[in-house]
Amino acid sequence: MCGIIGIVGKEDVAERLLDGLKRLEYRGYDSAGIATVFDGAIERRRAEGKLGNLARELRDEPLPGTIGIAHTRWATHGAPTTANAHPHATREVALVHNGIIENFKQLREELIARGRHFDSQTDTEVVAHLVSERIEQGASPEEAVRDVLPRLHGAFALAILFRAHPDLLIGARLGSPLVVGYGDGETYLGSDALALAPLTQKIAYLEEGDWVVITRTSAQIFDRDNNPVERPVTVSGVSGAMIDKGNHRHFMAKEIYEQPVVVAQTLRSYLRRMENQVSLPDMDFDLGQVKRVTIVACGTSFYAGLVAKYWFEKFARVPVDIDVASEFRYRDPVLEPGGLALFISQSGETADTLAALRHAKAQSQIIAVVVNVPTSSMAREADLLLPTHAGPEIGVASTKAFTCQLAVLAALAANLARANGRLSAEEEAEIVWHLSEAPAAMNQALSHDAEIEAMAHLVAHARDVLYLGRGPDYPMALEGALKLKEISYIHAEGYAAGEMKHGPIALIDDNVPVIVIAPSGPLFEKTVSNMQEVQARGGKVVLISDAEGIAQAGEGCMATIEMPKVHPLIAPLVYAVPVQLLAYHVAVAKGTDVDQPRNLAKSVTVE
Ligand code: HGA
Repeated sequence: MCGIIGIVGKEDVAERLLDGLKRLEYRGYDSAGIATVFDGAIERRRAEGKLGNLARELRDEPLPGTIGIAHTRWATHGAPTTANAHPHATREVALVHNGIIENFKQLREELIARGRHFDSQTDTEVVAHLVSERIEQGASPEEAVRDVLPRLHGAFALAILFRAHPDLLIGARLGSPLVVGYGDGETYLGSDALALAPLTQKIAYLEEGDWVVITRTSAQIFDRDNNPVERPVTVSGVSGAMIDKGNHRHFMAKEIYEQPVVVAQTLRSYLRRMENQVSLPDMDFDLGQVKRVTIVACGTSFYAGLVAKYWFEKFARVPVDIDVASEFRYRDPVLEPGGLALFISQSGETADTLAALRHAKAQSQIIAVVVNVPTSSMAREADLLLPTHAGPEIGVASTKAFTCQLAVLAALAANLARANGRLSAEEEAEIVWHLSEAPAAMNQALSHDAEIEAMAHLVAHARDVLYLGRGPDYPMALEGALKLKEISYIHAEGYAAGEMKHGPIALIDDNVPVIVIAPSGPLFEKTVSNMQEVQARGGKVVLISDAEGIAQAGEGCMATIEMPKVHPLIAPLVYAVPVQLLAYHVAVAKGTDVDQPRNLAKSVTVE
């Protein structure tokens, strides 16, 4: 959330900053802004709403200057207005910020008492004033930043520009990500390597508490104790080409369609098909000694974790605790030394999950992470990195990252089971075979796209929708409801099918579509009984099942969506597809902004 980019350049920077913001817009689209230094003064252009508004501003009033900073905002403090848009500035400094300054109220009061005037309601503006105050007192930029950083509580990635020093930028990070990019006679700051991809591939990742002074030709990094430090420069490998939608109308559609390929790509690094074995990257602990697994994640990643709980317990017979990261951190969980704590996050930067990871690490847990960005903070802090190979996910509603997470988690479940002596070679071969079948089955699921599109109107008019599932299909019900909420703004809830009669069935009338996720198999009849309880009360059901399930229970349903018959292990990967497509087509039918739904943003780097 919130994207930052800064350039100390040879030529004018505004166009390139805008291009960088385009790559970061998925992180926030409440407002955007750019500041440069030109002719001895700080110049700014800012605009409320999507980036197109800022682009128009810049067309009307171009911004010269060879040094600049830029920001795309997901508001935490203060409404999404132009006045609250970053960069925030005084006469002397301008800065952009990703994170939350938790003690901003106290700092603001202090600054107001000293006669400073505020132009915004943001937490961020206090930092501009604190740095500016020190500069006005005669401090150098380095001294000013060094003095101010310890006063800030909370989380920040900052890029700071100084009116009187048109040759340097200062960056700092604590909690939120920030990278340094090394160019040819230019130096950059960015929230991630993707933002800098067209400018450079040479990237250094700042560590927690680091701050950095960059000029056109140098980057001097200091740690939290202000000691000069070196951070390794890596080649990011992220493509400079603008990520595009291909033939699709939305990134989300493209990403749904990419799933068979990226899941296959992900599985390739976890399956040894010739040997009929699942395999994980090398680790320096014994998986067979793990007595308890604690899974922590947020949102869609949490639902992937919930599916994994079923798998780990069923196959490996290891007890699993699971919690959303924002709860886990603050409930003082009991963590026995030697337990495996597993964190799942697309970006690897999710603030709550990262903080939970650090908490678990401090409690002597072995840290494993499933992330889509192998250079992310979580990846760098893990004992065991289990990457997904989904490629950049731009649609705010997660799709391909989710199914790739499931693929990795299935492989981890099998590894855990083998390490525990719970999986014979034949059973392992069977798992490898079923997982290898998943991409083709997902392709088959995609072939029902047109039918799902044609039935979207059945759901699009609803105010409330319920999703039901049992066993590993229960998290899929939760995920289905979340997808629908996120992009179509229809209120939806996922329930364990058996829970209906304990309350939610009171909601049933003929205006509440009920989506039932029920592959034929051991739990099918139980789920169908719950479905019939709904139908008996006038509920309108959409049944997602295979041909056998639909033949058995499809009669009387408002609609059915037929999936290929698959092994229960891969059902969540396959059934994710219709659930995503349904949400997508409902949102398109309603005319909402599918890729940038209101109030949301990707890569949730604030608490
Ligand atoms: N707190 C700042 C920055 C918000 C942010 O980083 N969001 O992800 C603001 O509200 O402008």
